[in-house]
Parts: sequence; C-alpha cells; structure tokens
Amino acid sequence: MRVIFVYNPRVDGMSEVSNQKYYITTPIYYVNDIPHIGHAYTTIAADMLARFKRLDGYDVFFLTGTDEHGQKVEKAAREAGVTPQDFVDKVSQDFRNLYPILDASPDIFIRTTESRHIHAAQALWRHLEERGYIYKSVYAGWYAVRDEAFYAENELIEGKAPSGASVEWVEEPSYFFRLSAWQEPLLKFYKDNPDFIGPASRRNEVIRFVEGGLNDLSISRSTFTWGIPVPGAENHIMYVWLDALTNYITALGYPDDFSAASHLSPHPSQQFWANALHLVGKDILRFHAIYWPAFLMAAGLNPPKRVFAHGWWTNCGEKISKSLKNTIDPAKLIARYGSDQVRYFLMREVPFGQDGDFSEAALIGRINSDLANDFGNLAQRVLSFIQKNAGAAVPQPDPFTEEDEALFKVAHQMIDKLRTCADEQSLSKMCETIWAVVGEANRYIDAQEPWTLKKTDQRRMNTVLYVLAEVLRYLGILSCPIIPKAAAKLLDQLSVPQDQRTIAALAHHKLVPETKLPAPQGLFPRIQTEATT
Ligand code: ME8
Repeated sequence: MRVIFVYNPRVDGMSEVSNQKYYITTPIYYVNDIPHIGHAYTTIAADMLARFKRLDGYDVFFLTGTDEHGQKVEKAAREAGVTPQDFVDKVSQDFRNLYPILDASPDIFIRTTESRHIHAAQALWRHLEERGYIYKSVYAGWYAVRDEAFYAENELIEGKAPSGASVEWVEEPSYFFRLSAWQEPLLKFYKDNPDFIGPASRRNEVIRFVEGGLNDLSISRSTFTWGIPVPGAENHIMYVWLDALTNYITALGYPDDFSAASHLSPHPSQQFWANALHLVGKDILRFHAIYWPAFLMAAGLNPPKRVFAHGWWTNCGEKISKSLKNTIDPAKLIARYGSDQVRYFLMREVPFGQDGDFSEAALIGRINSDLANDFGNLAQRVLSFIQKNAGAAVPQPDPFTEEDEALFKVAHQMIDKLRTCADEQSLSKMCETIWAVVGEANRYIDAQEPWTLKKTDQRRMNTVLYVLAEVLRYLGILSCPIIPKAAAKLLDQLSVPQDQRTIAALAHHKLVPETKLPAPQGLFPRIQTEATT
C-alpha cells in the first residue's frame, strides 16, 4: 500500500511540499578495501539529492553505511592478519571518516555487524521461511568472491564472471530462495511501475534478463562462518546479499517499527519506505532490481519506489582497480582542489547514468571555467561593485524594466526545472540549469554596463545591482546541494539570514535594500597549471 501525500498549494502559486518524506540510500560499501572515487561518487550524488529535497521542505532520511560480512571481507581480514571484527571496525571507520571530507550529510551510517541489523536480517529470513519461500538443498555451481555472486555455467565468459571476476566451483549444503516463483510477479511489477528502474535503458536490460527465466537462488553458505547465522540452522550463514539488502529496512526499524503501521495510520518509517530511492552503480543493479523486490514481495512487503543505476568511472580510460594501482583517493583529491570543486566536477562532468572517464585535466578545466570564471567571477564583479560604488549595502531599486523581469523569470524558473531533474536523478542537468542562469546573469551585466551607469545614471545602476544581487541569492540557495561551502559563503556575503536559505524563502523573501554587506571574498580560486602560468 503506497501512502498518498497531499501537496499544499502556495500563496503565490508555487507548489510547496510540507512534511513529505524522502528516503535516499547509497549502497553499503564492502569494507575489504579503502574508499575510492567510485564510492565518493554515489555518496555525493545521494547527498546532492538529499540536500536538494531538504532545501525544498521535505523530511529527508539519507542512509549510507558498510557491508561487513561475506567471503570477500573475511579473506581481506585474513590477508591483513587480523580478526574479521577488528578488520571491519577499522575499515568501516575509514568510510565514516570520508563523509565530512566529502561534505556529505547522511542521517544514519549503518553497519551490517550491528545487532539491530542482525535482528532485522534474521526476521526477514523467518518471514520468507514462514511464507514457504525457503527450502534446503545442495548448491553446486560457480561463485565469484569479488562480486559475492553465483553464476550459471552459461553466464561465464572465457571461464570468468561477466564482470571479469574469477570464479570458483562451490558445492555445499545450502538453503534456497524460490526466486523462480517471482518471474511473473516481477515482470508485472515492472509493467505496473514503469519508473521503478532508472535510467530506462537499464530497465529494459533488467526486464530482458527476467524474461530469460530466473533460477532459485542459494541464500546460505556453510563453508565459512563470517556472516549472520541462519535462524534455526546455525551451521549456515546468510548469503551476504540477502543480509546486505536488508540494511535498507533495518535503518527504518524493521521488523518492530516497520510493521507496526497500517495504511490508515502509517508509521513514519512506512512513509519513508513508500518514497525510497536506492542509488546504486550499474554493477549491482541486478541485486537491487530483481532479488530485492522479490525478497520483499515474498515477505509481504512493498518494494522501494525506485532504483537508479549510475554509470562507471574509469581513470584515463582504464578500469579503476587496486591491481592496476590507479585508484583515486577522494580525500587526496579534495585536499588538493576542495570539496565543492570535486563535488561539482563529478556531478557535472558526466550525465548521471552514463559512464565517465576521470582525468585531473578535465577537473581543473571545470574548476577554472565553470567555477572560477563563470560563477565566481559573476559574484565577485557584482559584490565588489556594490562594495565600492553602492555603499556596501543592498542597493535601493527603482521599478524594474523588461530586461530585469526577464532575468528574474529565468532565475525563478530554475526551481521547477531543478525539481523535475531531481525526481529524474538528472544531476548533471541540475548543474547545467543553474549554470545557464549564471550565463544569463553574466550577459545581463555586460549588456547593462553598471560601470557606465555609474557615470550616467546612478539610480539605474542601483537597480541593475539589486537585480544581480537578487539573482545571486537564487543562485546561492539553489546551488547549496552541489557546492555547499561556496553557496554558504555567497549567502553570507549577501547577508541572507540562515533561516531564509530554503526554496520556500526564495518566493517569500527578497533582499532588503540598505542591508549592510560584508567585504566580498573570492568563491573559487583559479588553479594554476603549467599551461596557464
Ligand atoms: O557492491 N564508478 O559494495 P562495493 C562508479 N557491498 N561507481 C563506483 C565505482 C566506479 N568505478 N566503483 C564503486 C557492494 N562504485 C555491496 C553493496 S548494497 C546492499 C551492497 C560505487 O564496495 C557504486 O555505487 O563494491 C557501486 O555500485 C558501489 O560503489 C559498489 O561498492
């Protein structure tokens, strides 16, 4: 049962959402290795959406965390010569330490070794068992530890998993989930919920895969012990993906709080669940778009609202991997260029959903052109002109001209465009939408020439500066999700009160003439390179 929400109409005709829930998740990352740019990418994307929805008045719940069980992690601990628990405590902390560096704002960081998660995963198992979807047999087939995935013989390519991971032959007693029973219900579910999988090209891939037939899935292992014990069969541990996927409902209080609600009085956790968006890389779409909704439906629960699979980053054309020694450390990159700069680059450079190639030259290019030249320069020109020629305060405008109104209009239109893009996870389009207005404002200043008006018509100069400062207020507020530090700095320089840094405040408030403005400081330093020095 999906919960229906009512939008509150706004006085000025803009829709404002009140108290609507938005639940966004990243994958929980394996702790077999230190965090790299790929992990930072999904986390920043989720953060951008979480911040945008908060800005738009939503009640947001943003979840991330670490996936700490399974053979891959156990093997990494063994290689490091420490116990799995000590190992996961250390690496999980490395991931946790990354969030402030990325300027990411998760509400909860979950670990699959926490007792509440073990309780939730075992409860889900019991529900599946009670409903007749689990049976015991023997698994004999291929397994790729790197992917933590089972593969059928006909899926292998030259003796390897389709991902390129090595496979090993596994033969062991195992419990199975009746995935085959879910082929038709899944296909119906995809048909009834055409937005469940994004982007559309990925949706088609998933549908083709399911149409090809689903085998029952081995969901327990009995040849190693680093995992959650199967309830009632303690010599088995749960397959790491069944364990890991459950994290998304553990964080909402499953099973205790989650099922306490009815559709007449939905518990807040159910309202979040009805609006859940899982952001994942394309590598793990199958688990999220096939296994996960099948597990949930089999347990009598609703699937999430949407799963969006983004593309894959390579480094100068090469797959990023530890063995190629080309992993990119996001913390080092941020120390060199700044968090806003790296966030903007990752979100802007590649349309979300497509693959991208990382290069430092491209990052520097974006910093110098989009951030320093376009946005930073606009703010600097306007604010330092006000500082020098308009008494260091918000100028008093005269009635606005057509050109002024046209610029206000494009600034205002950003709001609905950004809302649409956010709901489609078109993150690079969100950046383009804002930078299009930066471009309009730069063209307006060049056309209006406040430096000439200074000598010929100071009242018109004040109006032009007011218009530009107001548009900077729009740009500052709406760019918060992408470049939170620079946006806050800009809003400080415009003396925008903290409680007016929301989308609702854009229409309800305006800059108040004669408000004192502090001395401006540059937002984005240019990066000097050999080519530019
Ligand atoms: O799969 N480009 O964890 P994981 C873009 N624990 N994104 C990348 C990337 C790259 N080169 N490399 C990694 C797991 N990612 C499971 C998830 S969820 C219930 C369990 C990102 O540590 C991307 O989001 O291997 C990818 O899906 C995820 O990291 C895989 O992280």
